[in-house]
Amino acid sequence: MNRKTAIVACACLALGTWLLFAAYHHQGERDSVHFLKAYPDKAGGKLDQCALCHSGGSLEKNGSTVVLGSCQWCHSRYGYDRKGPLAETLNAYGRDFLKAGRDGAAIAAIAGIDSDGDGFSNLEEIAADRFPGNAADDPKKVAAPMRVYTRSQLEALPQHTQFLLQNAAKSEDGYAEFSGVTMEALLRDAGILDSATGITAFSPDGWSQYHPLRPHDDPAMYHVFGAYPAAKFHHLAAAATFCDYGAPSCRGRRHGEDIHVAGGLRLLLALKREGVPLAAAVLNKDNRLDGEGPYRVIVPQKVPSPPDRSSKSSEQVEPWPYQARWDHNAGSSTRSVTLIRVEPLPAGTTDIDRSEAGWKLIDEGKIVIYGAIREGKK
Ligand SMILES: [Ca+2]
Ligand SMILES: [Ca+2]
Ligand SMILES: [Ca+2]
Repeated sequence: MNRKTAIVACACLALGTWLLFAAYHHQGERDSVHFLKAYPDKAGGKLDQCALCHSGGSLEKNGSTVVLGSCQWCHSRYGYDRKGPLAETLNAYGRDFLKAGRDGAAIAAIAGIDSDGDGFSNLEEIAADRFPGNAADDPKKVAAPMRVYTRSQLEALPQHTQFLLQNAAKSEDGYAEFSGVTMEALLRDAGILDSATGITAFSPDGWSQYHPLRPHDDPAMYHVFGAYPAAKFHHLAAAATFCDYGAPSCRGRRHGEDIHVAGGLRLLLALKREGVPLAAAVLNKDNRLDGEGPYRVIVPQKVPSPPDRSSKSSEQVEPWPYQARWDHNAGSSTRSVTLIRVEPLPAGTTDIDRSEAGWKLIDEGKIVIYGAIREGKK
């Protein structure tokens, strides 16, 4: 099973044989054919996906809310065993389709009604490529300004390389060298407006992370503009059980010495780790990302520290037992970022369907910058 069939596959209503995907749709999926027969020009477009009939949802996880796209919400609620409450994953259009008989005639029968109650009939919405089951999406809204960057476009921007500690709270720490484009340079290239205040980075598994543009008092807020404090290299032999020193860029460094980074440590959109392109992530059976690429936000520590043991470790001894107050930057380094929303969205614009837009971008090695940027830049 290749990555594309495993990840992009999503479908309406019938979830079929979970582990055997066929091309774009789930194998066994039997509803999209009715929609595409009625609206053949919608094949492969915004509406040709599970979000047409299924909604996303959100879960409380480890004290924070994780927003799931329709694929993951369905996987989460209905499950790989297909025993969960499927009806809970349907949106208003999906429910009407089911009620009307779940066939070709049902598509026609519900064309004239306004399933999501946003004032536009299903037919009007479908014609305008708006979701008929999502009241927040309607034909009157215009898309926010956006720019799509390919890998070669990102590589053509000034490149920045930095060696740093990624200090995790609950997993292994590690030192590594990342290369890419500073987020500041990328946003300026995209035409960021003076009115912008921050960015939200999204990955297609539902993760999102906000970053203010300027330094902020909150220790968990990693800013976009400017450099972070320089750090030292902390290497004790006994720490190798909880900190990965195996990266080639660690060689020749000595404990306690300064880490020199030309241009300073920055909030980076990383393209490479140790000079090698980041591996594109896949969604595993547990609904989690395997991998970190093709692009990852890398945030340096605001307050440099040595690595520390996992908070979950039973061995909290020197060197460096877990320190709750130390800067655990790794968790704020969004893996497989596909969308960057520059806040705030301009008035009258519609947000893009974030949780649905990601996997295709990962396959194509693209990233979208949208929101408070200049219209028509480049
Ligand atoms: Ca509607
Ligand atoms: Ca709508
Ligand atoms: Ca740690």
